Amino acid sequence: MGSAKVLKRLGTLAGVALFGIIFLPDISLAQKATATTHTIFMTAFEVKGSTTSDKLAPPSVNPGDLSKGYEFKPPGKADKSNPKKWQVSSYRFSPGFVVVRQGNVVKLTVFVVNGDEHEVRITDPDGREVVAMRKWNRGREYKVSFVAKKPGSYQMACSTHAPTMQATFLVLPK
Ligand SMILES: [Cu+2]
Repeated sequence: MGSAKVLKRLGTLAGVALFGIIFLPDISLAQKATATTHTIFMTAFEVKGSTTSDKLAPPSVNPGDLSKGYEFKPPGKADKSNPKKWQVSSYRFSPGFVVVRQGNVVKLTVFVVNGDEHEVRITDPDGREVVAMRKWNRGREYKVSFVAKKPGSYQMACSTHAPTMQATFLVLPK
C-alpha cells in the first residue's frame, strides 16, 4: 500500500470518527423523536338482538329515544311472520377502546359493514377536530390518521348514530 493510500485511509477513518463525534448525539436524539406508529384496523358494524313478547315485554322506553345509534322494532314490525317478535340493534366501532402513548401516531383503517352512511370525525381531549367530518359508506374501507399530541381521550364519533357509536383513544402521558 502506497503512503498516499494510507494517508487517504487514515483521513477517511478520521472523517468517520469526526462524523461520529459531531453527529451521533443528533442521531440518538432523532431516534428518540421518532414517533411510534399504531396501525389499527376497525370495523363499523351493527349488533342485533331479538326475542318475543311472550318471553319478555318490550322496553317501556324506546331505545331509539336514547341514541340515534339504537334501533327498536316493536312486535308486529320486527318480523311479519311472527307478530310477537321484537328486535333491538346498536351501531358500534370495533375495537371501541384503544390505548396509546402521547406523541404516538395513530393510523386507522376502518371498514364499514353495516349502515349505508356514517358521518364521522375525530376530536382531541379539548374537543378540537383532528380529523374533519367525513362520510363513510357501507362496503368501503377508509384510512385516517392523527398524532396523539395531548394526554386524555380522543373520540371518534359518528353523528348519524350519536351519541353511542363512538371509539375512544385513551392517550397516556409520555
Ligand atoms: Cu354511524
